[in-house]
Amino acid sequence: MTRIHSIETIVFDLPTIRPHKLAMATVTAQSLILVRIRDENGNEGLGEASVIPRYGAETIEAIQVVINQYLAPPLIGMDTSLIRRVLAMMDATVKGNSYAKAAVEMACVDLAARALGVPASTLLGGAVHDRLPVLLVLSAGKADEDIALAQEMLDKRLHNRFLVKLGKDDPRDDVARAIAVKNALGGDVRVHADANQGWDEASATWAIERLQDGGIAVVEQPLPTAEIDGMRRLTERFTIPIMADEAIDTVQSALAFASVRAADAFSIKVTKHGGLLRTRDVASVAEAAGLTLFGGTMLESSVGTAAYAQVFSTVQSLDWGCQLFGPLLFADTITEHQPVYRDFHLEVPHGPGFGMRIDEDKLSHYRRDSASADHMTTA
Ligand code: MUC
Ligand code: MG
Repeated sequence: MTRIHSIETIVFDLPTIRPHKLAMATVTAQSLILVRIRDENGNEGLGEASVIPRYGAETIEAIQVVINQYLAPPLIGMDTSLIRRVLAMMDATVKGNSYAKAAVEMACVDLAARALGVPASTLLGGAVHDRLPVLLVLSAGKADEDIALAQEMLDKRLHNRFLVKLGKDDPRDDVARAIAVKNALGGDVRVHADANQGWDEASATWAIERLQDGGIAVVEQPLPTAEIDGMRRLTERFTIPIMADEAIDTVQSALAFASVRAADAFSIKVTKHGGLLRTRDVASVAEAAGLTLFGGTMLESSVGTAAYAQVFSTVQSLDWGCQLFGPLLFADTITEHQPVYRDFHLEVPHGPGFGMRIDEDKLSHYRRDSASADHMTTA
């Protein structure tokens, strides 16, 4: 039994090696929060939440307040291995706040798995994958830059599948860019498109028809989150798979989408679903309904990436691979060891727990309250 003795939260900002342009924000430094849970012997479990501005409902500062003021006090003394009990306590304490709860649950799972000397996946039923195909999100917003980066990644054998971000510009420009990327990379290279809710149903119908003809593999979240009927109509109309991302967060929303087949596939993410166990629950809903799965990201550092990889490794139907490229986008790291990317795959860390340890010098450099906080901007 491992009882919680202390909980520490640290906000930090990691600079990126290039601007990452999304419909809702351009990220040049990503805001993250690290949760460090310790037992009375000083053993530590790590959790993390990463926040893209205006992507979800939470902010990094609010997550810290929720954990420090509301979740931490009742957590003291709890047994980290009773993870469902920890989740129930957090749900009884605050509604929603899935990112905050996910970061806390991650740290509990890491600590409990470390105490047993096993990878975190063991507590989730065990890994079925040792490595995960990993795609890169191309987000320069310009076809020639996206193509050049994709070619570089193919040459380095880091990524052989890519995702273009759409939904910000005129749908005609979006479609032309996606198809230019697909044509330049050729038939063997899988290209996803993610509109991040940027279209109405008429624009989506127009665009998806052309993306389908142009050989794009899958279209993610074409419509705003609430439009379950529209998503169902698009799913029924097209043979190209339609993936739900922002629209499915709780297990209940996943069930609502699966039961009327308002998507062919789900993008799953640990912070969106409120923890590793709930990510498994959402995956089970998809599997039961015959949907395929994609392991998503919120731009985690090596800590969150290792945690996400542990749960994704337990998902049999991860047909679309994962997009855990966060550590490759950042100019630096806060851990001693780094996730290994090789031959177009992310290797699932062997643990114990998530297999990550904090590099204290790096963390003190990037933490927000450090003296040298000159890297704290996210556009
Ligand atoms: C998504 O799939 O909408 C986070 C990073 C990124 O490139 O996209 C988002 C997630
Ligand atoms: Mg998405």
